[in-house]
Amino acid sequence: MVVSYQKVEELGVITINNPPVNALSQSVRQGLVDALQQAGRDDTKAVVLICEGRTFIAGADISEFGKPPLEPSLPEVNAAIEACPKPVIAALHGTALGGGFEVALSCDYRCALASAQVGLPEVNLGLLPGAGGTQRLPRLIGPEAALEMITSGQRVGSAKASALGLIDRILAEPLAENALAYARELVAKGAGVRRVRDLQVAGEGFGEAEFAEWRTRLAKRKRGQKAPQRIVDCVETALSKPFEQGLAFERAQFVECVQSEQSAALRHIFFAEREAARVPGLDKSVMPRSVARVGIIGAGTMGGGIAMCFANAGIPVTLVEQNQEGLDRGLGLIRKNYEITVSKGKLTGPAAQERQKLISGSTDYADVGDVDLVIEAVFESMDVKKQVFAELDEHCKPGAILATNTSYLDINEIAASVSRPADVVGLHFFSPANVMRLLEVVRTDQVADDVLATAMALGKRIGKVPVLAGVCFGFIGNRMLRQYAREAQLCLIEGGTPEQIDSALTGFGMAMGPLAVSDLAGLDISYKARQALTQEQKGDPRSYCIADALVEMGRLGQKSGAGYYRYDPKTRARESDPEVVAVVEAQAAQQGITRRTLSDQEILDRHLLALVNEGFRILEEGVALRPGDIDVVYVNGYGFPSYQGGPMFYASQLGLEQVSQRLEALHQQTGEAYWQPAPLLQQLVRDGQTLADWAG
Ligand code: T1G
Ligand code: NAD
Repeated sequence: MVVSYQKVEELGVITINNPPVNALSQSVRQGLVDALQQAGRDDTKAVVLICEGRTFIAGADISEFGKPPLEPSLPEVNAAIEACPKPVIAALHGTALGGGFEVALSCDYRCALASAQVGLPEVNLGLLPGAGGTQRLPRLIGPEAALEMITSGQRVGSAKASALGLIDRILAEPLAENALAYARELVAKGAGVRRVRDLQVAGEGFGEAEFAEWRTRLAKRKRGQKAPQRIVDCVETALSKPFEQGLAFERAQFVECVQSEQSAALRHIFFAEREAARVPGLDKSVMPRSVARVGIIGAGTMGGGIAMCFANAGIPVTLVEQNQEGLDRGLGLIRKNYEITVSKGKLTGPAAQERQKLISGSTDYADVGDVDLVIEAVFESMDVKKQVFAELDEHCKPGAILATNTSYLDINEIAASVSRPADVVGLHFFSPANVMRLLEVVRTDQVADDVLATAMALGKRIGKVPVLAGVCFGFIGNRMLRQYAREAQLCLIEGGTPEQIDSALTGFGMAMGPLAVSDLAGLDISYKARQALTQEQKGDPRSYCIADALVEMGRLGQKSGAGYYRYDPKTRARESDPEVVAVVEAQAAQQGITRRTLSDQEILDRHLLALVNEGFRILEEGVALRPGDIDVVYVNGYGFPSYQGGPMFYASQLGLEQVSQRLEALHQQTGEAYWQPAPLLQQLVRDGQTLADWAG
């Protein structure tokens, strides 16, 4: 039984037990309605609603969305709570989220453990609270605070929730016992029903102008997303219409959101992120190794950020550099990053101090002799990395995991260079490492199962989204990025401008366009990588001649004040630079190209299809396990808009036949082999299968 009802002296107790997160599936909703009717009929004085397991209701059952809705609906459940002739008290623990918090808001009183959190994160799924959240919350905390909570989707701790008036009593453990005691106290003092719906919204001084300002702010903060704007419409309606009309308006907006492509994409990413954590064939009984202390070699751009990830998770770190100067520079960078985080109010000063205390520096490999995991983040050179791994092989204790943060290099070769290849794994972080959520866990041919299990579990522990990748040049993300970057160069030399190319992609929702990203990362990084390649490996000169020319002019990107754009030395604002157009035209002439007008759609298509086609090749080679893994990589590591679902979801929405035809057209047009639809794509189209069918 997912919902049970029992009488405890003068109280009725409704208990939900629907693991793992007590989601409001149809059976839970029906069980709640039945239990409330039972409580309404018996002689109890009040009703306590509580959940078993690790959390109070964490929301509607997301897996039910996109399917025909089942009765009773959640608004009907909440109406049943409000119709109960006696007070209903919600007892919260864990994360009371979405529909779960809406159920609590429909109750007359709310009590919670100090560790509990509440929130309405529907916006993260392209939805809005569809069971009264946008109508009841403003009645309790006013329009401004309600808009902040619902449009950010952020959770609020019970202390702050209590201060806001969302929680009436903070309780100590054990929850059940103390919640019943609180209910008895309410009965004893004759506390009756107290419905939020009957409250007026305290909206003085919050009118059209304020709502308009919120719409403008969200158009920037949640660029391209529809749900945030609808949330503002709902809260505005809460101030202007009677409760029932507001509820109906909200429901209509909710239904439109559920049926939207944006929500389908965001729900896909929700489940894909959880699926990515599972490694088929890696038995659940394989125990991860314990990781209590970590070493990091190289305190440069990546080493410093990686150190902060572990310190932020409370894990002590030893940072090793080749000399004191490098170490001081690295520790200085970390100190500056924490100062910026504190200045933005995202961390308190004392907390930042505590975390920095967990990071110690050294120039002696012996100081990582007893750590459980070492991550190498030194220069991207096979020779330098092999030297470092030789040092680690000599100094690290047996059983220590030796990881590399290389972006492209062959980790099988690195593993084969030490005496313990089974302990070697790739842990590929993304810059800035203390911010970007993605972690590519690169599986080598010889890695031990418990090393893989440790890496995947550790990724979650430090707040990352771990995705398993096989060894190849650039693993999943960077390998696809090479195709995408190629198209940016070709579109530029064939007739586009940096502004046009970047806005075609940002118009689609990319966080930044490909050329602005190159300026941010530094044109010299890929230039140096290209210098190490043979002419043949470098490929078509049209795909790098402009970049080479800019670097040789000293235009390295933001770091030198100019790249594809010019950057204002004070504000760092990006400006177009006619000098770049001159370079492009000169290179086009040199390559014998007559430049032409490209449409934004052509530019967009070529970039996205380049990603998608390489994605299919990566799947057929087994470098990525699932199409969803590729989507999680691109959404969390490369600024692909989550509300577009990732490159492979985008391809599925477009239809694989359509994708294959567009690729074939480009193949015919250019004669380039890389535009030939990947064999897996051709097979799926031939068999009339979808990616979901293939992924099974
Ligand atoms: N529905 C269905 N399954 C869910 C679920 C949900 N709401 N939440 C979690 N799961 C599954 C998840 O897929 C995973 O399954 C397992 O539970 C553990 O989750 C009308 C419209 C609660 C903070 O957005 O944020 O209510 O992979 O690995 O890290 O207004 O899950 O093991 O098979 O994430 O401890 C609003 C979503 C819904 C909250 C726990 N609610 N969940 O995190 O575990 S919309 C949410 C979370 C709504 C109403 C609207 C987190 C968590 P599996 P996990 P975790
Ligand atoms: P970086 O040049 O900023 O830092 C490298 C650091 O390693 C330097 O501080 C250097 O002094 C130190 N170092 C070099 N040899 C050493 C040795 N033998 N012992 C100890 N320290 C040594 O480089 P980075 O950008 O941080 O890149 C580091 C690694 O991470 C590379 O493999 C790179 O491909 C990879 N990576 C970089 C990014 C990125 O965006 N920069 C992203 C992901 C992965």
